[in-house]
Amino acid sequence: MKPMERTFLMVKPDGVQRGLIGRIVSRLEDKGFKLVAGKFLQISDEQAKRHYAEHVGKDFFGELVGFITSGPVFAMVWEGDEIITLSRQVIGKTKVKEALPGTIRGDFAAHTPHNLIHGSDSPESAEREIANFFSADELVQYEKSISRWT
Ligand code: RTP
Ligand code: MG
Repeated sequence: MKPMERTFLMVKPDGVQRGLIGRIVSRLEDKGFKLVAGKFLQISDEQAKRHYAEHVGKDFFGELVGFITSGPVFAMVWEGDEIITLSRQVIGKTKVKEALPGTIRGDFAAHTPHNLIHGSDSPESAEREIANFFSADELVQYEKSISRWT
C-alpha cells in the first residue's frame, strides 16, 4: 500500500496576529485531512531562509524572510491522499485577487504577501520543509478512524 502523502502547512504571522489559527485549522479538519504534528513557535532567520530556499535570489526574498520571522507561526504536518494538491486548493491562490471565495485566502486575506498560510508545493518541498521544523519523533502515528469514510 502506498504511504499516505504528507504536507507542511503553516499559519503565518498575519494569521496568528489576526486570531485565525482556529478557523484555519477547522477548514483543514473539515476537509478530512489528518493532523500529524503541530508546533507554535517563533522561527529563526536561518530556519526562515531554509524554508524559502526556492525563492533565494528573487527580489522579494528579504521581504519574505522578514515577514515570516515578524512574529510567531503555527507549523503543522497534515496527511491525506493527494494532500499537497488538495490543501493548496483549500488554501487558494497566492495573489489575493486570484484567491476565490471559499478558500482560506479568498475568504480572509486582502493583501498579497500577507496570505495567512503556507502550503508545500511538491513532495520534495514537503519533505524538506517538514524536516526544517519537526524531528521524526514529533510526527505522531495514530489511526484516524473516520478516514475510512472520507
Ligand atoms: P506559500 O509558499 O506561502 O504557500 O505560497 P505560494 O506557494 O502560493 O506562493 P510562492 O510562489 O511559493 O510564494 C511564497 C510567498 O511569497 C510571497 N510572495 N510575494 N511580492 C511578491 O510578488 C510575492 N510573490 C509571492 C507570498 O506571501 C507567497 O505566499
Ligand atoms: Mg510556495
